[in-house]
Amino acid sequence: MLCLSMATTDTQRGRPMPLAEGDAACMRLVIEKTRAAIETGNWPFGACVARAGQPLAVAHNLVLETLDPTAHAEIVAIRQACGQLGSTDLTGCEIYTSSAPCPMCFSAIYWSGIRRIVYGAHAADYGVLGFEEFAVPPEIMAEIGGIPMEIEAGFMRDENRALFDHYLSKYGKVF
Ligand code: AZG
Ligand code: ZN
Repeated sequence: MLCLSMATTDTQRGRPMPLAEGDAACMRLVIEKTRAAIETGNWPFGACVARAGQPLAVAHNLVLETLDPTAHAEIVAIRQACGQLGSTDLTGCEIYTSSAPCPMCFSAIYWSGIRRIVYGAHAADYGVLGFEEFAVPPEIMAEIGGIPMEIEAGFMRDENRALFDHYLSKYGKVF
């Protein structure tokens, strides 16, 4: 079963819906962390794993810093949250991410037991940076896989998109 709900800021598809203040607070942490990534020359992606609205781990992309192509923000945040809990099971947690998770991250989210994703920018939004994204939308992955994942798409999308403009004005395109 696919549970799909739209964020209030996803004006493209309408259907306004009230979201918990905890969601906005966690996404603000993600945005701050993504700004920190930009300041330190990392790629502009951030993520937060939270439980009942309480953040457990906030991380940014570390691909360049650690020379690890798998070090996407979501993967780094999941690893940190598992370390915090001393468990590989993040059932009951949610993940907030500045951009739509790629297939690698979606799989990691699934295997961690997380069943709620809140994301800001769509994959098409970071095309401006020159990434050739492996852009299968998480909604489609959940549908094809028959995974009961609750997905809030385009949450605070404008604020998240603005981070790409900031990166662009500071460094230019990545590729
Ligand atoms: C990315 N997409 C997301 N969502 N997160 C990252 O860390 C990424 N790195 N490259 N594309
Ligand atoms: Zn990813």
